[in-house]
Amino acid sequence: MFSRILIANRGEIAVRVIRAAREMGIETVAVFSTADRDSLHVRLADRAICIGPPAPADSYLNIPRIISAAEVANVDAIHPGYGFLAENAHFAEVCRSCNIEFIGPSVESMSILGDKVQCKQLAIKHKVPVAPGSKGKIEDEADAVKIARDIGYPVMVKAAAGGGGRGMRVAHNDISLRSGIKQAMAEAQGAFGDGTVYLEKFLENARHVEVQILGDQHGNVVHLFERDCTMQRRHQKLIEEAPCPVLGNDKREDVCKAAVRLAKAAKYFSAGTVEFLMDAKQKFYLMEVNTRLQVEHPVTELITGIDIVKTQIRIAAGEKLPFSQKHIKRHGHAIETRINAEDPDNGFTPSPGQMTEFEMPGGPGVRVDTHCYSGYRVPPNYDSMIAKLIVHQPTRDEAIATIRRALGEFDIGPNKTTIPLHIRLMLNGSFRKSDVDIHFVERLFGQR
Ligand code: MV4
Repeated sequence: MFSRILIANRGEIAVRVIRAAREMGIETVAVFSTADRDSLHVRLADRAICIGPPAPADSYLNIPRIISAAEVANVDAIHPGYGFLAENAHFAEVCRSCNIEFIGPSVESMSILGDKVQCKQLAIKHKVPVAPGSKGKIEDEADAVKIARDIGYPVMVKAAAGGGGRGMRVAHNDISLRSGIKQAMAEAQGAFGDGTVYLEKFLENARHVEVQILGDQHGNVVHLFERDCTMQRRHQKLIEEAPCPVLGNDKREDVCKAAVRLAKAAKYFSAGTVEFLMDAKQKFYLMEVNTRLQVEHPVTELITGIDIVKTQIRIAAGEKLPFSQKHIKRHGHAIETRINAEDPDNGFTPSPGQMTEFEMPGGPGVRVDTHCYSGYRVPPNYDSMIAKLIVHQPTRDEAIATIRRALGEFDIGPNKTTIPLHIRLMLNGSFRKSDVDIHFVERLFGQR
């Protein structure tokens, strides 16, 4: 096992990883930008190294500075958290070439799954359901028009290097398809340095359902069931839950097994997530694979009792998975709400600055993952998530009652937060019935 690891991240996820390592007897090294001097991750780690100014390019995204800190502190491994460098195959390669273990999958898995055209081709080969569309990348506009007429409009143009909704266009006819391809290619070239695009049938009124997987370096892969992340706004998830409230056990088993097949085909190890769209008939279509720990991993930890972060660290150290699929059971229902320092009544404008009040809820069934405390100053430089409230109860109705109660116990100010929005959503009849799709929140806000 590792003696010392560096956490190449900030905020609640850095705190989460430090806590896991500490319980495993592993020393922790935090890195921080000057904007994060007073963050909890800096205080909780055994050692903390300043790696630069607030701009991510000069600190949390700066590979030479992170590697230098790792060399100075003489760590065995780096945990990248989520965001920043977590899905950067080049970073994983640099770590390993410096004899520092990257706590994540292989460079090869990250590269194949990170390219959505290659990922989709691998999926088709292994009978993982995908949306109808182009066989591979689109060669030219004429090629795309032919395919679109064949599968039928509306279609979606997607960037091979994209993800999280960037570089996508919906087209309803030949004309908007031709312009959509030009726009998507230019956007993808600019954002990712790769203008490759592909085409698929646009699926309407879908839900977002994703499967958590864990693989070791000995070829074993298991799933930890699914999460429902349908409650989102502008590609930012607001509420995540497990299990998916509307999914029957047969369909559940199908989609979870499909996710394991894809992971095995990619020789995947570490924690990963296979994301699907699910239509009204509960048919699944692969969207993408996230080769990292996700924000919403706690709901899966609560229903399975498995510590995903500790397991990730053990896997990176070469250990075998300590359980097989038949040992993994799920219990009850878990819900997570992301608490952001944003004003939901004012277009979700960020609300940074010092929190003179920061009181957290507690009691049975409640978990709060946060890097904040009373007096903490929320820096304006990063994403505005300040806490995750996660609850676990025997049934979904009880989980909703608990999270509603816990949301009310929060006392945060003077910053605006998304807590009032979450309280409203917990009382919303459609949410309570889980009669929602991926556009539900935007529709509620009158933005569609
Ligand atoms: C789609 C889709 C409809 N049809 N693909 C958005 C993020 C990226 N991972 C893929 N996304 C979508 N792909 C087809 N064929 C609709 C979306 C989509 C979406 C997906 C999940 C959650 C929220 C979303 C919001 C808008 C569009």
